[in-house]
Amino acid sequence: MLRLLATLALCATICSAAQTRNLPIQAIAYVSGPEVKGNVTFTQNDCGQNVHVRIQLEGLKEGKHGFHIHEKGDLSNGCTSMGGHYNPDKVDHGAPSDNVRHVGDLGNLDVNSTGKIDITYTDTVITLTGVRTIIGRGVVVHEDEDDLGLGNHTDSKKTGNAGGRIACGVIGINSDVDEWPCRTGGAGVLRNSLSILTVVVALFLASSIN
Ligand SMILES: [Cu+2]
Ligand SMILES: [Zn+2]
Repeated sequence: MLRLLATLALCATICSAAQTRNLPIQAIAYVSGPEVKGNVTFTQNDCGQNVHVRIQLEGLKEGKHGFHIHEKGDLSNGCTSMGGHYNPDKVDHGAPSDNVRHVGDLGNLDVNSTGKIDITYTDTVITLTGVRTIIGRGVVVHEDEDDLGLGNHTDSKKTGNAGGRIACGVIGINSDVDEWPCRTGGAGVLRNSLSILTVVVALFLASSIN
């Protein structure tokens, strides 16, 4: 009897773990403007983990360009209607590495003379899941360099004084999942509760067999 229970419980745990194995959570924004076009893709291997951002753009002028997540995915009036930097904490603008920054502050794209960029980096603040998901919000590329909150301009602590919006796009789901993972809490929480539930059911079944 004990052996049967143990076997069932083990199977249940493995089966449930297999069902909820990690799928990378992905999102994509097709970013375009009069001259700029390309994709920005976001990948998060699990809830609560850092997001890897790949930026593939062409048609940019050489130099640095402010690059942010803006609060809205509204293109009804072009990039203008995407609102300000996504800033749920209502704090000052900063650099990606600063403790105090807008969630949407992703710094600058440093573009060489080819006008093309293809870089991947990791951000520790943005997330694709939970109540602060960036999905549905906007990606904006600016004409000028983001001063990362360190300039003398009055807009420095608000926007980095990065100038006009030369390209933008809406962040959308790019994962082959029927239900978005970990909308609340972490994937670990969901996975653990599923495992426990399955074990309880297996124990119940096993006891009713005898
Ligand atoms: Cu911006
Ligand atoms: Zn900002």
